[in-house]
Amino acid sequence: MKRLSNAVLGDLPPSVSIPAYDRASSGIGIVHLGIGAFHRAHQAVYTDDVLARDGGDWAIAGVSLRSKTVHDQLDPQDGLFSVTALDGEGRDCRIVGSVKDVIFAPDEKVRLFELMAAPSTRIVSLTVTEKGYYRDPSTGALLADDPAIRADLASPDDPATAVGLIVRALKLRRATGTEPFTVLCCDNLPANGAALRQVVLDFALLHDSDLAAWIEETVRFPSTMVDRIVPATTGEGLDDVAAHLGCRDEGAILTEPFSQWVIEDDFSTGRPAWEDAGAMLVADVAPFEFAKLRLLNGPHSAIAYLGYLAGMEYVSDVMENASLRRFVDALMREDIRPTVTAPEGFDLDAYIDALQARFSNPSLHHRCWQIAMDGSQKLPQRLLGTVRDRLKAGASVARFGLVVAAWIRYASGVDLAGNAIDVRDPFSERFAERFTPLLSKPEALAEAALSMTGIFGADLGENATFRAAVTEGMKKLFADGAIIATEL
Ligand code: CS2
Repeated sequence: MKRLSNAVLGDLPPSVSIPAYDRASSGIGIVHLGIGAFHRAHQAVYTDDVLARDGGDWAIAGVSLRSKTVHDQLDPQDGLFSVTALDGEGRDCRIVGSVKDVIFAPDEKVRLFELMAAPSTRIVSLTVTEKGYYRDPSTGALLADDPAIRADLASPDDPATAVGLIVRALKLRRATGTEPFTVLCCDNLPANGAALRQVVLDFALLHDSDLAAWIEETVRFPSTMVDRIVPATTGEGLDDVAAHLGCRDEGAILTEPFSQWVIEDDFSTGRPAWEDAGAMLVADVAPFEFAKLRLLNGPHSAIAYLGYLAGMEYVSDVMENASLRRFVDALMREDIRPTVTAPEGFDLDAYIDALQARFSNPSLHHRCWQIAMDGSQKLPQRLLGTVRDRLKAGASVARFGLVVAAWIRYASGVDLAGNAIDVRDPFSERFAERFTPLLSKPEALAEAALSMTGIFGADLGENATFRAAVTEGMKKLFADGAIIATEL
């Protein structure tokens, strides 16, 4: 079977839409760090729509920092890939053309810096996941002692991390009197623009204080709220797409129909008219981001840990179980909703209904294991802020206690049936050391986790009500299993 590329665009079935613009003539204006599935299903699609409507030099150069996989998928395909939205009944498939260049950073540093330093590059955007910022989740400061950051500080002209790359590229622009690009964070962090700005400034200060002052004064870091559920594509998914397209697309994305992008309108050197593609450009992203992180990502992690421990593979399996579904519903409506102030014109009840319908999408095959990754980096902003607010309000934190207990048990690397778990987390070695020896002692296990101030801060681990809730959750989990334990 042929491979997707410019040459086969004319042979695709008529139901598949193809880029409706001249790709060759749109220059690169955006360098995107972290070209994983999420970027391709989200920002690349918005940009593709803008290129079709408005034209302009806003094509994307996608950069991988650690793995060559995406490069090898897209390079032979002229950067083209398909995005298929599935809703349980039908499918909507399009070919996205906005990614014109794919760079594997370790192999092509010189070319990458030429591009990042070029005046034609006006935006550097990022989806490098929470851990890619090397940021202490409880304080927001750069993890200056992390080996990856130490290595970049030792050779700042040859960096490997996103933060190091941005600082180096800004330094090159400053040296040539080129205006800085706008830095656009598209990861699930609260106030993500400010969060990225903080780690970039921390890094720059340790490297060159004049440069740090220049960045502080001139570089914009707008915040964004990004939302689309994009599971990792499986081999089966690739075969399914190939059967539909009549050609192989090794970079195919399968996702849901829903997509939302709220962007703080603060760009120093222009931007694509993303509003023409349905994005919201606003003065303040915070209320949207707050609602999304707390009501989507918080329950998502709860589903992932409880579902995994209940022996379920996909999020939709969890939503089909009456007890777990009831638990998730109560968590969202009774525990989280009271802490969220709706953005203007936003109906929180309808939002919760829509989220539950999205979680239940049977075509998505979104693995609990995928969402369970990197819990140490995710829990603080998804769940622990909500816990603090509920404690302050004197409300029960019992459900949160159970979710946190499920996360601790998951992080211990052994499920409730005694099988090993493939725990992916920057803290996984620490978890194995601290948690695994305590598997028969629910109270001690809870205690060992809660003393990790890098996750729980100095306050939560010491809070008697929260400690009791986690310990209680852990005991229930051990005694009754994940499903019965949710019947609080
Ligand atoms: C998920 C998110 O993997 C995860 O941690 O919670 O990737 C989630 O699917 C997206 O934020 C949805 O917009």
